[in-house]
Amino acid sequence: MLNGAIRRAWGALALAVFGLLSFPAAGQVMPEGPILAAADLRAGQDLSGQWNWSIDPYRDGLAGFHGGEAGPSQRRHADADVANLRRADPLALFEYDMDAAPVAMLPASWLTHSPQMRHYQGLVWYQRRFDAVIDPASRSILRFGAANYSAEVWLNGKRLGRHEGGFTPFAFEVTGLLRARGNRLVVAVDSQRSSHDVPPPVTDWETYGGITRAVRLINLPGTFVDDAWVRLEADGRISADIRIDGVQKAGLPVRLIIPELGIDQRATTDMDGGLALRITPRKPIQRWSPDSPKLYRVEISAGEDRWHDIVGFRTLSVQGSQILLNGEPIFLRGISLHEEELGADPTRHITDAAADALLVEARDGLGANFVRLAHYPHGEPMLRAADRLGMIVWSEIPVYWRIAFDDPAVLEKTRRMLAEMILRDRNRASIALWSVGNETPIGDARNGFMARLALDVRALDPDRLVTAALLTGREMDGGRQVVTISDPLAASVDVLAVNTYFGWYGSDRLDDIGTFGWDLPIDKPFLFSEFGAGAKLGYHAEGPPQKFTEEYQADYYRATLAMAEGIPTLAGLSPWVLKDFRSPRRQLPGIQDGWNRKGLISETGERKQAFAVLAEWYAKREGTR
Ligand code: GCB
Repeated sequence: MLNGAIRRAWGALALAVFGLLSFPAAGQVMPEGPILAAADLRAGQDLSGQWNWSIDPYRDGLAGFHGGEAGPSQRRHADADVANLRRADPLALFEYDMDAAPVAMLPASWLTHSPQMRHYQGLVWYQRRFDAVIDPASRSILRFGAANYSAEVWLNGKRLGRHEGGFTPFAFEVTGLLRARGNRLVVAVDSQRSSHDVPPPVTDWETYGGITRAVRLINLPGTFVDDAWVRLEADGRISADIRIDGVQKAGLPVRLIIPELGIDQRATTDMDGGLALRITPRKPIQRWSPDSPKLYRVEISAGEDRWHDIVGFRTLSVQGSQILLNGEPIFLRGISLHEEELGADPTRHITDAAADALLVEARDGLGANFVRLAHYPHGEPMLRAADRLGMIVWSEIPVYWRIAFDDPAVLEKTRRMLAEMILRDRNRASIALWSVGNETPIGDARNGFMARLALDVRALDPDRLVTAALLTGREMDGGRQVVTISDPLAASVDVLAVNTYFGWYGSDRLDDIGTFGWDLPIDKPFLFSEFGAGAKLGYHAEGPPQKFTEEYQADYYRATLAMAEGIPTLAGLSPWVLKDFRSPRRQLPGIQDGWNRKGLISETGERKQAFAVLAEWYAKREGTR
């Protein structure tokens, strides 16, 4: 007992000292381009559809073989009509022609383009030609939902910039760069990653390189609402922090309307285009919760701009070991999921319907009220579906396993990624927890790195709860196995969470794990952010259940849930995982064949035996804290 307490105290102290020394409170790292809150609800020109694509494994289009700029024969991003140039000059040499390259439908991972692309890691060039309506009075923003992993972008031969991070949006202002006909948008997407990237190369899921989320051209007035964060405060008032961008941003009259609440508030921006409103609603607010996921339309007019979002209002807090939603304790009956749609050949193309199918199975099939969206920010359709369906969300950045924690450039890009996630989604009532990482190895550099991320979350969104999947330790105490949280990061989070696989990895027997004790701090809520066992649908064994049979997985769930019942501070769980998902590191023939089989349903949605075990347990927990 004491051991655990002393370790925790030391951890907290070390973290505080180290965190301050190595990462002094620098300014917040922000997205490089516009924020464009609720961009998915903005009208715009959808550039989905046919794009030309071409592999470039040696990156010849980016640099010459002695370094320096790529030569004209390789420069895929040039605004050049290669066929015409070749016709005009028989001596012209080109070793690419994006206009003639094969065509794929985007957004989609490149594994949809051809069977040879399944495990391609490297650079792929994409090109889209399009016409645009040119309005000299408006500003044009090119916004990418996500490109995995890095993307460098050119429009009509002009380089717009580069973005790193496969799961967060980025945008470039392209005002003045468009032409009415035949714009040439070229994107170099590179899926190659090192330990200086986030996530690192070794993960337990498939990479899905490519332009995986929508690309849109959004036309806005010269001055527009770039960011608006609207939420319910503990005192019952609605807060709105608004940021205007554009030449008229200072002293601009702004109006915020929530029709259903009778709110119609006017105010004027400050010199920087900022505005903070605190509003007492005239009508009672119907609070968002899993039982009643009420959403309101929020409108802002600023100059000529009309912005809106669909927002739920609820409060969130922690009291001792309880998580409170709207002031009431709530037990999180959860399940983890990857961003991978149901079906035999998923491509991580999550439409509204695909998101609904997964979340409805979790909610109505399992009786869940909570999803851990692992291990990276999922696309907007998933978050909007969670808001609509009343599913509480854990959202996280892909700080996974082992990255170069001692590299300040890695910290910088991770902080940017975190900001991109939070600024995209902080109007989603469903999100309760921001996770800063998963199972990262303890060490001085890592401890300071993770503590910095936790501080960033608090600066960007102080009302939500910070968490991370922490590491555990195990010791014998009076002949009994006792599990502790050995991770100093525990001091930085609001909600403790651990992944546990006793009875799956290692040699523990299922009969024993119900007897394990947990020595946990009593003043913080505790979650099982994962536990799980593999099972191949339809694989049954004679005799004692063997790993990978449905029976073993079901027994494993029974044993782990029995262990969970002995933990008084347990505030919820999100077992691993709803659906079998693709993972190249899982190659047991006949059983895994490239899939992580810990799903409670198969890739095509058939339920395994353990599904009912968890559903029954959740049915018993319904209505409990
Ligand atoms: C974990 C990881 C998760 C893996 C899972 C497994 O702890 O967080 O990404 O997929 O275990 O199946 O081993």
